[in-house]
Amino acid sequence: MSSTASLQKKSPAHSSDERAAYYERIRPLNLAPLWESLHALVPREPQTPCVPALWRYDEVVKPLLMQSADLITAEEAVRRVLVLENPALPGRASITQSLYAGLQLIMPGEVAPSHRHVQSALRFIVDGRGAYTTVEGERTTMSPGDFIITPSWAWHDHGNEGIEGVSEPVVWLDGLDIPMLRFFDAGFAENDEKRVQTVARPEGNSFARFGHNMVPVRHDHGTPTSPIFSYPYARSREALAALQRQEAPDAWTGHKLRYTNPLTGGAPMPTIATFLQLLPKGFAGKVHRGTDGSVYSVVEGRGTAHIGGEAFEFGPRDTFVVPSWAPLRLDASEDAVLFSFSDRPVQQAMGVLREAFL
Ligand code: 1HN
Repeated sequence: MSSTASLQKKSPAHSSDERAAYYERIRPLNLAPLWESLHALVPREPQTPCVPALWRYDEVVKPLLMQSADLITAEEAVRRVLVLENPALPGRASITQSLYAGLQLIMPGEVAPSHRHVQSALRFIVDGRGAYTTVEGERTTMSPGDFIITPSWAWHDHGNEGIEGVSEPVVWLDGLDIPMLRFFDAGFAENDEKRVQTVARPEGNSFARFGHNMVPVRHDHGTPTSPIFSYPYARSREALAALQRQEAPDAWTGHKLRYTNPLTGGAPMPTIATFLQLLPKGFAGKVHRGTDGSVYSVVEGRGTAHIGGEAFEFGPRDTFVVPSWAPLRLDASEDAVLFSFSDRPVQQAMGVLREAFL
């Protein structure tokens, strides 16, 4: 008999019944066998539970949002929002494992009261004019396509007083790092004593100070979040239009720019990166993927997002989600402009962001 065989003979008995009985004995002691879960814990490549999905605005979400306005006021709701839940993560207020997204409605005359929280928020204006948000005493009028931030722990309230004779419902996409903060158990929040903040600075003040490739001297910002509260669509769109005239689109992403914190060159918020891209009519992009799952909001135009094996036709105001590491290919049948956001700055800080351009 070989020495190997004799060693095997001496090895412990290991019928699956015996293993199962052993697991039963250790479970009440809060112990678990790593060898049963090792491969799932450290997958060869990302194994997200998230699935791709698209929410149609004009036909589906808008009518439902309008119905919600008959059920509850913005004031009673605090924030009247339909949460965009990843179909594979029901009940978790998550569009990806790390990010929250929702569509918020504010009717003419309504107020969403002032509060603050550790969670960082972005607003991307989808539909309607005449609403404002006030962030730390600076009021900003919201127009479709504007990208607005609410930094961590900044007071914020919203209202809809109308503008230039326009009085209409206003809807925006909220993106927050809620699941991330829940993961860290690091969330705090408080309500303001005032329903609506006192306006302390003129509109456009932060943009005048930081929005023109210049920043005030003797400014000590002291937070990792951008000092610009609003990145107006008109300016970002103008940049994309110039690029479209001047150069060929990138084969994977078209003309794609990222929004920056002018003080650091990094993302506007420490947890969320944001982008705006133009896909020229007829664009047929190459396949790419990244470990940062992304949420897209369509501003203009039509096309198709091929995500994994599925095709999602998109049009203005639709929202779709691309899970981590899912192959993505974008086609445009008209000039299309897409806003998007992801948890990229967190993955970059951890040194784990991975991308592939195929
Ligand atoms: C929040 O404060 C807003 O201020 C929107 O508009 C969505 C979702 C969860 C928690 C706080 C807002 C939110 C939120």
